[in-house]
Amino acid sequence: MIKLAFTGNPNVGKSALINAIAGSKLKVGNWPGVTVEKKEATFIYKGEEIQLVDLPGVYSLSPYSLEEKITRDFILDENPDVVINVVDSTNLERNLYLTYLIKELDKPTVMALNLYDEFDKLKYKLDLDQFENFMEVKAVPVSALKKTGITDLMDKALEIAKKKKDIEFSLPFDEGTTALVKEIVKEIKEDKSY
Ligand SMILES: Nc1nc2c(ncn2[C@@H]2O[C@H](COP(=O)(O)OP(=O)(O)OP(=O)(O)O)[C@@H](O)[C@H]2O)c(=O)[nH]1
Ligand SMILES: [Mg+2]
Repeated sequence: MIKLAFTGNPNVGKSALINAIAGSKLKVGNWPGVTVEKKEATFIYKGEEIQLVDLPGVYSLSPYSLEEKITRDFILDENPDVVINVVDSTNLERNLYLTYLIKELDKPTVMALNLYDEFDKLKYKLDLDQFENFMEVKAVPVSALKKTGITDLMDKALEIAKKKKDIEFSLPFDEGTTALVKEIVKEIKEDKSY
């Protein structure tokens, strides 16, 4: 199962985006012990079981507000494979503070540049390569309203999730053990009697 956590400022279209991706598969509940609405969806995409989790809209990740605590705890403790950082592309600057805070948590992240239909309407331009290099994050223009860029976003998220799982799989031991395993592999390779 690949778990994708949708995080972003309030009103940037996180729920709209999840709706556009998962449609009727969305389930609404509450976070344990609190009355903040929790939406999640599980479905199969390109042969993979995917879970989307809609986190509360936040501006920061301090432990003092309930929404921020839920978001922070989820990213740190529930081990999402990829954090989808949804931003309002017409209001990038205001959104990037949270992006930096998410990056600090050191989780694989893809940025969804949402409201790109509005961005285009306003005749704004963005050099995506330069932006990605500058932010050190992959970014995909999307519109939850027009349902554009959705496949690109999901493909990018899956690619990053799979890469992460490969890394996890190839580094299951501590440094000393990994060095020992390498030695043994080397010995076996050099031993012609095998
Ligand atoms: N034009 C346009 N409007 C959008 C897009 N995505 C969302 N919206 C609108 O933006 C508003 C907010 O969308 P939501 O999905 O509720 O935003 P949210 O991030 O879930 O908000 P919170 O849950 O309150 O944090 C709604 O009126 C949506 O219809 C988009 O891509 N383009
Ligand atoms: Mg919402």
